[in-house]
Amino acid sequence: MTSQWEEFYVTHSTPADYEENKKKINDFCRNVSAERKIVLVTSGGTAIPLEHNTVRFVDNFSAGTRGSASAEYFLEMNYAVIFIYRLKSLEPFVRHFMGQEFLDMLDVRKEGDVTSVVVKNDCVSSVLPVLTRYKSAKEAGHLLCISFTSLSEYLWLLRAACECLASFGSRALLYLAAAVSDFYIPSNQMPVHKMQSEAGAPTISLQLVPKMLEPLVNLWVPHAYVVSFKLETDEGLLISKARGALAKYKHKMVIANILHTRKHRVVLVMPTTSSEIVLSSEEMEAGIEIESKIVAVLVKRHDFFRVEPI
Ligand code: 9Z3
Repeated sequence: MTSQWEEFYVTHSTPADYEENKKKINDFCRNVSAERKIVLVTSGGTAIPLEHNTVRFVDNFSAGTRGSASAEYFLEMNYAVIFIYRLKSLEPFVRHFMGQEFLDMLDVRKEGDVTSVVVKNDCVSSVLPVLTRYKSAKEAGHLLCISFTSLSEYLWLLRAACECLASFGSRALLYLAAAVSDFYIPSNQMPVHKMQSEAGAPTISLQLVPKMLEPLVNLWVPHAYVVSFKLETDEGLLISKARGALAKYKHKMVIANILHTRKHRVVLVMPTTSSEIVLSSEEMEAGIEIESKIVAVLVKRHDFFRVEPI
């Protein structure tokens, strides 16, 4: 009998840019040296289209801060990073220079016939370190960024990345911070065209998304260190839901967070223990990001796991 997750891949065709993205992931992985660890960071929300020619969709909340910041800290810890992110959510390095503020950092300079664009003198100290880190990660082939929009695009990319990561065994860490929808409309139940208001208010019936953590942990990357995230709004459910996920999927850690406190508090839930990371208001004012602390703990645990697989 085909399982629900297999059924999903059978009934949802590969995205248009799938082969191209798969090749990028393969090429990237092939160039990662034998001693380097590798992490897959997923980030941002997954959109659930309501029509094949999508005008409307249901979305999951995520700005992409967790994933994009964590990707930078993993690079700092010498990991190769595959960053799979929701298009238009935050990206590593780019996140430091957003919108109009970025344009305000630039000046137009004219010298004779030559016109150039330069970073204003008083902005060099903020642009240079980030640009240097970005360029060194890209030039060394340590960072690959690939975007998705819909849930189906995300799930196809996730599986493609796992297929490559399998060969890294315990050198691979999966950091699944993307906010993955629990509900969707299966492809064969979605209207082709934009829903029309003349037809009256639509009744939208969502179905449960198959839990991909199950094949991911057991079949796709059985030797990797897999970390998932649990997002709740009710504190009373948080830890029991995280423990439930660990018991069900048997991966290494669930990082539990509450929507409104996620930037300064997370709980790392492991099979037999749990520990909290809390940023003090002084740390927050000093610009310390909770992701730097999460990544520091994970790198240690991943190293320990590689020596003594649990
Ligand atoms: C998270 O819990 C992330 O920490 C946040 C980060 C989305 C809250 P931001 O991007 O927020 O910094 O604004 N991700 C949720 C992961 C998720 O959806 N997990 C699913 C689940 O809990 C499936 S593994 O069931």
